[in-house]
Amino acid sequence: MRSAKINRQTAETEISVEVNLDGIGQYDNQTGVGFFDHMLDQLARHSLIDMTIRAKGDYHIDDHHTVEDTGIALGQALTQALGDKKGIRRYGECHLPMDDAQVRCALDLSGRPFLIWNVDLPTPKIGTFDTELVREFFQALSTHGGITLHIDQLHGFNSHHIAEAAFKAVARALRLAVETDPRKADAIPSTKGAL
Ligand SMILES: [Mn+2]
Repeated sequence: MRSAKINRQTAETEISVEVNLDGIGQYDNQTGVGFFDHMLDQLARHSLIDMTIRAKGDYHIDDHHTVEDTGIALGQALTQALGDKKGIRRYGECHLPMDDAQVRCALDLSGRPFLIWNVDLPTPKIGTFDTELVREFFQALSTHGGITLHIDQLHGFNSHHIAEAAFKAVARALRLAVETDPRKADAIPSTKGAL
């Protein structure tokens, strides 16, 4: 079973993340940031990665550290669960429409972090949530998950829809990338022999 558990504690946040890459998309995510929980639930549901996340942060400042550090811990959990990446498809992509919004994700579990973020969230807030934190989350996930992560918005004017489409697009792409390729299940998908 490809799974991992990460506990990460700093002066700013306390995070625990459990993932099972071979799951069914079960989730139980409680970060104290309502909209962010809604997005993490989408990430689990549509990647079919089982995900249990608990976070406590310095909310009296804002939600920044909590969201960013959850991205770090989730990235670390994915890295650990993927191990030597033997047999995975490695690449994934998705065009995800949601009402007015359409977001494309193309990703490579390359071990080489790189984020392309071509997304314009037109309002500074979604409810009480700072929209700029969506990018912060994906930056942390890319860096600590070793993911070449390209996210491009093709359409959209509603911030909630655009953000949700981004999370779902990444989820769907991640599902493809972490799944085992039955034609090459015993090999690391790189001509270098390592990822
Ligand atoms: Mn929603």
